[in-house]
Amino acid sequence: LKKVGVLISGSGTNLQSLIDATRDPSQHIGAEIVIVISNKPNVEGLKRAEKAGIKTVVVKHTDYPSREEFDAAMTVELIAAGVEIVCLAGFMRILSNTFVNLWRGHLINVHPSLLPSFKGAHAHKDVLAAGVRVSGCTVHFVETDIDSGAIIEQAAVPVLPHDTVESLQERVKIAEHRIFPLALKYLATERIHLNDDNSITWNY
Ligand code: 3YE
Repeated sequence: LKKVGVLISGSGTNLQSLIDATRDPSQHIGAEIVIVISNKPNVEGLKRAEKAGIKTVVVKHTDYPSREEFDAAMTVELIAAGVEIVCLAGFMRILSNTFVNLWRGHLINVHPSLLPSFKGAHAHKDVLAAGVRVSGCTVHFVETDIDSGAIIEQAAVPVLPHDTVESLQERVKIAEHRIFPLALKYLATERIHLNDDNSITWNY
């Protein structure tokens, strides 16, 4: 089993989907979560990890003078835990070039839109403002350029006439909870490989 570290900042619903999937033998994810790191203390996601018996660490970005040093502190924890794959699950920090290059090809994120449309931290609001009738979610490799890495998996979700950010988010999250473990499975079982030119080689 590949050792996975999950970075979070909040409620950890995507973390929960990764915990549940990796512990379900019938899903053959080929990975186990060995550490959960939060940049914020006392968040619900830490409680989910503790409940599952997974090691938790709080690395507060406010305790470090620079983004590089905050990222380095996370890397120390990830390497100490033997991590081979890093999943961003509602982690709300931009990662430094050093961190991204160190973990490149082993670092994935879930974003709540059909990339490359609606990048950024307010995807659902932007989707509703644009009036599009389809949205969704994307699992992608993390590159230095935010929300721009190679796409591993996507799912489409309808936007309904009376949707609010909350109602759309709830519908999209159901899809996130399905495709994030699937993308992790592709990576952990070496069905995908990220090439230097940012393309993905699919082995099957
Ligand atoms: N970093 C790189 N590339 C990526 N982080 C995430 C994806 C991704 C990445 O593809 N290099 C919003 C972050 C957006 C933001 O501006 N955050 C602030 C702090 C805000 C806060 O603490 O609440 C910041 O300075 O980082 C994960 C998703 C990032 C979401």
